Amino acid sequence: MEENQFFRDTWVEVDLDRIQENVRLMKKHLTIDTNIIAVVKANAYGHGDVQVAKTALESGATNLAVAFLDEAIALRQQGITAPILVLGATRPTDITLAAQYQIALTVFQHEWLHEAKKSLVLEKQVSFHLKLDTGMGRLGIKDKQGLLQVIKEIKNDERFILEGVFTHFATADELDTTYFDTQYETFLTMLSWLPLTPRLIHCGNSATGLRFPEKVFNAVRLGIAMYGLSPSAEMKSILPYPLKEAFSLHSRLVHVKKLSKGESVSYGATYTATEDEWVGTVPVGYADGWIRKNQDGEVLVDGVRCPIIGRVCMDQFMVRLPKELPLGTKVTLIGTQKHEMITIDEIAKRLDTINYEIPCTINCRVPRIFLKNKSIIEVRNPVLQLDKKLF
Ligand code: PMH
Repeated sequence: MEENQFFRDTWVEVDLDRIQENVRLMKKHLTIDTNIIAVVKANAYGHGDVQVAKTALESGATNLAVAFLDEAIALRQQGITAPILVLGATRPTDITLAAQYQIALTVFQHEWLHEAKKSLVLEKQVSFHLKLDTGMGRLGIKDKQGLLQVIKEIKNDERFILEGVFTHFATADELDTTYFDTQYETFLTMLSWLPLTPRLIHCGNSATGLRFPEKVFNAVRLGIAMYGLSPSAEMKSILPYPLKEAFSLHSRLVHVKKLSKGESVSYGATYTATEDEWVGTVPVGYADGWIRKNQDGEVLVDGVRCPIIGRVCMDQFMVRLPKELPLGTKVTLIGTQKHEMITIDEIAKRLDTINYEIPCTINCRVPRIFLKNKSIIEVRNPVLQLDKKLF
């Protein structure tokens, strides 16, 4: 591994062994003929798209899914050859590009197909999955007529390969299954309208796979549980196996100083020392996705929880230290130090949001370090062009 691929004292660690373990455990939990589609959209929920994709494929996943065509092409450009499905909407005019890169698209209305047919050059073939809206109200065909129109559009057109059919649940992570059950029944009814059976039929996200492995047909779209996070707070008590959080965020004290009683900290001077105290500056800020609302939180320094004081700035924040600590002392914003752990769920609670949002929000300004067998196997720092010589 090349040294010095980033020069700031802040980084994310992604433990690929944990991702591997999470995929393996899901694979074991599912029935033998159920495929895993690893959901690696949004840079694998902030974890690193290609590294997670490779790990998932090595661990039992057979397919990948992303949100946009750009994300799928990026994976192809990085050497991923496994089947990739774009879950979101793609412009009909980009269908030839999808065909060229062998990327499967989601078809969610027959008008889309009609337009796409006009754009697809003659000799190209494209695979697609038909999206049915059973109650999510986002993308998908809702009625029999629309569904049969799609079938009519692809009939006698060998360029279009119907590889899959799917739906998405709105409440699979809620303990009350009333709405889920209705969606499931609707899916069954809509499947019965199809005059043919595509190779892949899938309805389950992580929550569905974890709770109802017998109900997912022959594939699960595995996202949040692959990253070691519970799909919801209420599901934590019913997880069938322990999930292993793969993402942690670290920095270092770059400045340590003594504040005298009555002196203040950061913009607005909102924090004032009530006695003489030690303060450390940490080079992480809201421009990294460590948003200002974190100002009421804690971080780990030297294995101890320390409060963030004053406002979080664009690139830095300050922390109250129990004592004078050396420059360079590691600060853990998410993750473990000694016997203390700050989980992604803790941050999500602090910020009044869901765990999904936290790693997604820590943006590419923060370099990612990828660990396998406790060793660094790769470093990603999109801020710097690594192919250019620095000195
Ligand atoms: N399938 C689709 C269509 C999705 O949108 C998602 C996640 C998944 C599968 C994976 O779900 P999981 O991470 O719960 O396993 N999509 C989103 C979303 O749009 N907002 O939050 C999660």
